[in-house]
Amino acid sequence: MGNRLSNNTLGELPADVSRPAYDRSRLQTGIVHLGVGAFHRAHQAVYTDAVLNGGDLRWGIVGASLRSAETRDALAPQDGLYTVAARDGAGEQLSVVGSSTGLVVAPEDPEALLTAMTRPEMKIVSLTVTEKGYCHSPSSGDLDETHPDIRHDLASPRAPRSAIGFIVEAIARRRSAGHAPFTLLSCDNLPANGRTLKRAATRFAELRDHDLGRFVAEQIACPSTMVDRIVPATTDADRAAIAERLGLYDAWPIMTEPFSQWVIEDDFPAGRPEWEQAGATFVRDVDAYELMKLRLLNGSHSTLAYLGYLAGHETVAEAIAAPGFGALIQGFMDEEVTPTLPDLPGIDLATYKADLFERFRNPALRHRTWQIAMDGSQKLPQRLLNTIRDRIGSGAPFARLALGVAAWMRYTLGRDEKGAPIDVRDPLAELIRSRTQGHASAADLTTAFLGLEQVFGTDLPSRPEFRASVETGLDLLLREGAAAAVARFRAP
Ligand code: CS2
Repeated sequence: MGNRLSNNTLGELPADVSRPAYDRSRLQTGIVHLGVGAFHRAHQAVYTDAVLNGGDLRWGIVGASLRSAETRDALAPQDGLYTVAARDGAGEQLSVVGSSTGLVVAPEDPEALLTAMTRPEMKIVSLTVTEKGYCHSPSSGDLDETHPDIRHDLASPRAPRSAIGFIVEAIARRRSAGHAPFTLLSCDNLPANGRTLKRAATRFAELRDHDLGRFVAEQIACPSTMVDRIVPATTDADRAAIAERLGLYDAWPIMTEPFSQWVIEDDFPAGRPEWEQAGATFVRDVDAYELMKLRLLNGSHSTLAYLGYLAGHETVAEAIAAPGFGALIQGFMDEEVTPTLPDLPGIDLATYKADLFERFRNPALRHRTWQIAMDGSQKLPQRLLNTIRDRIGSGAPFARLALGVAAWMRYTLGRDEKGAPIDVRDPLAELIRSRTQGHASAADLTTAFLGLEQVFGTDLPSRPEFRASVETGLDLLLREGAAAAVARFRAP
């Protein structure tokens, strides 16, 4: 296997692999990040690495996993170092990232994470815990007070399990120790992610103690962010290819695209890294950027994922190249999504959309439709349903958006078009199975799905035009299959 990537072997890297130019032994820690998955390591950790390279060494990151020990087990023997491979048709750029100053596995030792979050020098707690990690109802944004982790954390607030439980306990401890509060930075693909996080944390704190609830509401800054970089899961083939290129073994390299974007509301009372040095944009209000990204990129992604998977396409690049899919997504973006977006000075939407097509076609990324299909119940509201609400509000058609919703339904039924089982990963998978069992017609299935209030709310199911267009899409998918359904849509 050769030597392993670590502080001691950094000097053995090939000259064309970039690496930390700073002295890692002098790094301080200013950030605790919850959810050190691949996305964080390709995004916030890379921007922070650039700030450290610029000479401000206060911003090392302690990363916490809230579930498994996998990341810590892979990276601890490498002193937290790992490779980021930015790939497209033109080639591959490798960088070794050094911004990690420690890794904690919360379930093994909740106290270690709380101790890190309570240190006075900690200025920011950032999060990529995925949509379901907020323990909220995706349709309303309210904290789900019946969620097993939330109930656990209310009963045992000093040894929490959920991100919200850790955050609120750390805020309480800092407050009683007299340390200034940290800024909470959500980096997940949720609408108004900072405000959503603040609502959930405030409600949880209130349930613990009224005064603590008020403190969170009044004292904790939660800027919203728009984050963007496509990061497919790493495969063993990727590991082997990276080891070959580095001449060193890296147990968990990250595969991504050259593109990266981060737009952040500038509200950091405790201070922050100058991420703008690394290309981040600071703005007063991120909402319009977030809508653009969630509706155009993520909305297209989910639509491509469900329809593509059903039509037998393993990756996004294969799906977008298949007959009819490009035209469907072009019409989806131009005719149905773009009219719902507010103007963004300085952003040319035509260029943005053309770039999205290029990114989806990236031949060097094997981004699996199955990966994007995960957790659809948590993703649908911000990616498709809110757009549909806007379309209904202006009396405009939304057949392509509705086909995306119907494809999610068809997918979560759990059998592909050849009858083989689909490995459906979704927190509502069981509930969906029990509600849809015994139903076969598009009409009955649509009724069963629309009863999921945490996904559809109470407004959409009562709109006849919504029910009708979803049912039409589902009927087409059940009778003719995804490829034929897609072929019905012509280029605009
Ligand atoms: C994807 C996103 O898996 C998914 O749901 O749509 O992870 C997407 O790749 C990122 O949001 C891109 O920034």
